[in-house]
Amino acid sequence: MQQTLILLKPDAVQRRLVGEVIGRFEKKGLRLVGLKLVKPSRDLAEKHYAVHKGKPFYESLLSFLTSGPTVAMVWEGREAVAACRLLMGLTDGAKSPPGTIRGDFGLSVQNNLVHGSDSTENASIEIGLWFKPEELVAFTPTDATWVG
Ligand code: IDP
Ligand code: MG
Repeated sequence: MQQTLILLKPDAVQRRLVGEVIGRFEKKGLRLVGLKLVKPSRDLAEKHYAVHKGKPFYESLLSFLTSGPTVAMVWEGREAVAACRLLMGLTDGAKSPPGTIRGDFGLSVQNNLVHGSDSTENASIEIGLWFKPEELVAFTPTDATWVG
C-alpha cells in the first residue's frame, strides 16, 4: 500500500483551513497513519526543498515554510501519491481547478496551502525527514473492503 507525505503549510494553519483540508483526504478514503504539528527548522526546510535550491523563489519558500506551524501527515492508500496530488491541484492556485484544495482556497503560487510527495521514491525520503518510524501507526480501517 502506498504512503505519501502531506504538509499543511503555515498558510493553511494561519487561515484555519486545517480541518477542511484534512477532511478532503479522509473522505477520499485515504487512511491517516501519522500526524503532528511542527515548526520546521531551517535545516529541515532545506532538506525538504533541496531539489529547488538555486531557484529564484528558494529563499522565499524557505522563509515561508519556517514561518509558523505546519501540519505534517502521512496518508496511506491505493495510489496514494497520485490520488493526493489530484486532490491538491496544480502548484499555482490561480490556475488550479475548482474542486481541488489549491483551486478552492488560494490564488498564490508560493502560498498554496499544501505539499504532497510527487513520487513513491520521494514519499519515502520525505516521510523519513519528517517522521521517526515509531511515529507512524499502522491499522486496518473497518471500511477497508469498501473503500479500496
Ligand atoms: P508542488 O508543490 O506543486 O510539487 P513544486 O514545483 O515542487 O510544486 O514547488 C514547491 C513549492 O515551491 C510550491 O508548492 C510552491 O510553494 C513553491 N513554488 C513553486 N514555484 C514557485 C514560483 O514560481 N514562485 C514562488 N513559489 C513557487
Ligand atoms: Mg514538488
